[in-house]
Amino acid sequence: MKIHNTIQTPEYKIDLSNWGLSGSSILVSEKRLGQLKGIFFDEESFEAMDPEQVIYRVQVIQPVQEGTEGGLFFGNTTIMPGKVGNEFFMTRGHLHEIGNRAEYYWGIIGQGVLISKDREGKTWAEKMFPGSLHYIDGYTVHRVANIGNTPLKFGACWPSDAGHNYDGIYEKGFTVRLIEKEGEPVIIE
Ligand code: S6P
Ligand code: ZN
Repeated sequence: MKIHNTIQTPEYKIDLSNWGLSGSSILVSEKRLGQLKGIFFDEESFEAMDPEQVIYRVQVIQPVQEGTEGGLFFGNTTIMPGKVGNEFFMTRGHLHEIGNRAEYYWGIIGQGVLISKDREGKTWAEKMFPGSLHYIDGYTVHRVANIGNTPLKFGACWPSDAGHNYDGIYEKGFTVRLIEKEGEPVIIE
């Protein structure tokens, strides 16, 4: 609540040791393996794993309603370490519903890779580590994989009207995958 001419305590706080968020309206969600059917290549390994296993958790501050033009959302995602077959645990990945909306990601804890795909179908990847900063342009599919043995946490800030389109990535598929080969993360087509 804003009280005229007073010095107030801010509504939200970040624990700078781990970027955990606290405040009045933090949305928390989690994705379990069973909700990620179809995104990992090795379906046999997928079926053999516990569908209740949590793959990632998300915290989001939404100071304005989703869809509001001009607002900003702020959050973080923690991806557990692990693999389905030889493919690293990762987020579903999405495009923004309003295609031209961009986003920032930054690494907080752990080791990861941000995988991107632009409108022309060009794919590339960037290393994520504590302190890495990533500008994700509009019209770019983005997904993050945890390539380490510990949880990977990254921050995100994006426009409140960006929205999420999860279908787009399935239409033509995310043409690259991040797998472990001889102990190293590699990108394969
Ligand atoms: C939102 C932002 C993140 C992701 C989160 C989960 O624009 O990029 O908060 O929603 O990392 O990923 P996904 O692909 O399942 O939404
Ligand atoms: Zn996004």
